[in-house]
Amino acid sequence: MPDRKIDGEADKLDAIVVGAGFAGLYALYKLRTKGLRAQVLEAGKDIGGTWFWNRYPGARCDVESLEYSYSFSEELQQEWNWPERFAAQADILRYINHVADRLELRPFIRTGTRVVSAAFDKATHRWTVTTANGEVFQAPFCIMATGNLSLPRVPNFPGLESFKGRWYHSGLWPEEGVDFSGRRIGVIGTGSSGIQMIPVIAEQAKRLFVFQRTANFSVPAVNRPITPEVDRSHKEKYRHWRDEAKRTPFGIAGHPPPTRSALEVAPEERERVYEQKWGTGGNISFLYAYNDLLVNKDSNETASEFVRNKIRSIVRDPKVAELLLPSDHPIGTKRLCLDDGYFETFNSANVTLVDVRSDPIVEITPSGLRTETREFGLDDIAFATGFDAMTGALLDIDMSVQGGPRLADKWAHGPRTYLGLMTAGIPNLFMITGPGSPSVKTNMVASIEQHVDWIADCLQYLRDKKIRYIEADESAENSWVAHVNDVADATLYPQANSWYVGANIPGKPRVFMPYVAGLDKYRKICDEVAANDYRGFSLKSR
Ligand code: N01
Repeated sequence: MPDRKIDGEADKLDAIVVGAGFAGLYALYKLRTKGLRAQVLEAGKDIGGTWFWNRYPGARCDVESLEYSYSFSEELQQEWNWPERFAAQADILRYINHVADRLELRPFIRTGTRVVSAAFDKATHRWTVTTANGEVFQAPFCIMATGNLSLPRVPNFPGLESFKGRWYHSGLWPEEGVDFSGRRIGVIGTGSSGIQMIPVIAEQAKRLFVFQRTANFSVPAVNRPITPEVDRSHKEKYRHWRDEAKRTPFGIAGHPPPTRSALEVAPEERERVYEQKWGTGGNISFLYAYNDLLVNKDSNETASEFVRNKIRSIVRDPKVAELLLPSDHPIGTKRLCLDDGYFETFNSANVTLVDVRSDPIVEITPSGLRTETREFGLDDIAFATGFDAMTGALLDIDMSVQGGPRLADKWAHGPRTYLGLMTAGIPNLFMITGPGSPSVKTNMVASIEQHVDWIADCLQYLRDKKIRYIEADESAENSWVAHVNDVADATLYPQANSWYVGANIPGKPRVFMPYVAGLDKYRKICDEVAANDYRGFSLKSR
């Protein structure tokens, strides 16, 4: 039994916030401005969430910096200068630390504190949260700011423990960095993380073997420094851009909605538009070329084939090019990757693409890796094999209600939520960007702000009305889950074996998790629910 002790402040807390990334920090700030006492508990040894852990070479955001940042404070957005169009991990982490200092949040954040369980007592209306160190915190409300891509997954290859070299996961990268000079590296995985790290590692490594199971779509980032002129002109109208972002499905300004189908225009015109988007860079821009790329397979195929032709034209060896052509999913139905010279990397003499779809990895050996037909000598292995997305970090905490359900049991067949904010049967527990909300299909910072604002207003409402208990109704949850599925089924998204449906985790129930109707529409629904005295939630004063 761990040495349990009640923290001195525990009985005074209004809310416990789990996680100190973008979501946890804003939740802390917002609750404090409303006079609510909150304590943040963070597993990492410092703040930053995703941007603390994902330090792999080449890590950067695929949403433009001037958008992927907090909008709630005019001072913050005016005083911070982003060096590049797409910010590197180190710059985002620097920004997050600046925000924490600027808003004086650190005294209320306990780092190095991993939450292992959370239990709700219906008699006292309190959550008891226990950490891996054996500390116990109590509060009437608990807010999970645990992130959507925060539980890294290393595949269960036999022999990993025998490997004599060094190995890393993209989402648990060492703080001090890794020098790959003069070494033989194997990168496993070609999702966003792999596609970002491969060109950078290739520059250092003596040999780089890329183990690809599924070819992926990627478009150029066209990253560049933000000039003082761009910075100034954006900041002059920052409010305007933020307001515009709120009216968009992605929470990102500067992309006028397309009005035409890809099939309405002549092939030459389409080619010209795709070429222009390719040259401009960015995934939103590319997928926003036409209004039906994510709902009409024929339209989508025009964009998919454009990118395949680009790969054919970039990669010199036709056999390697052929292997790199994505064919198992429509473009955009998995996260469309952004790269900086990814396909070009395969023209380098020190880089070898290995198709582990036709020749699967069988085991890790002391000196490298073995597929069904070949053996590879490796000094280092970098796993870019993804995360148990959207539900992983929530289910990693043993959450239960006394005399009620455990979250893990309730979600055994997939997550069920009302608005992605709460789940029926588990009162006073909010999720920031939970499954069933737009979250990963948007600018995460915009979605986080929308959720935190809603939750903070809700807590204020409850306090004003002396209500101690809020819970999602089962019927509201059932309707919401059906709606989330209906919206997804009207798109091409479910056609991909993506982490959006949990396909990357063996045995995980196949459920489409994000809400893809758009953040603008979702915001209206949440506002209406609140305006109607939290329709679909049960509120009780005792
Ligand atoms: O993970 P992924 P990620 N044997 O799940 C392969 C965000 N992100 O970390 O497709 C061999 O996408 C797997 O193959 P397959 C972003 O939202 C954002 O790259 O399952 N291979 C796949 O190629 C992103 O979508 C940014 O066949 C195996 C890869 O590993 C999300 O994080 C940057 C395997 C996993 O790809 C996750 O991206 C980075 C096995 N047993 C991440 N198991 C930006 O903002 C898995 N794979 C730019």
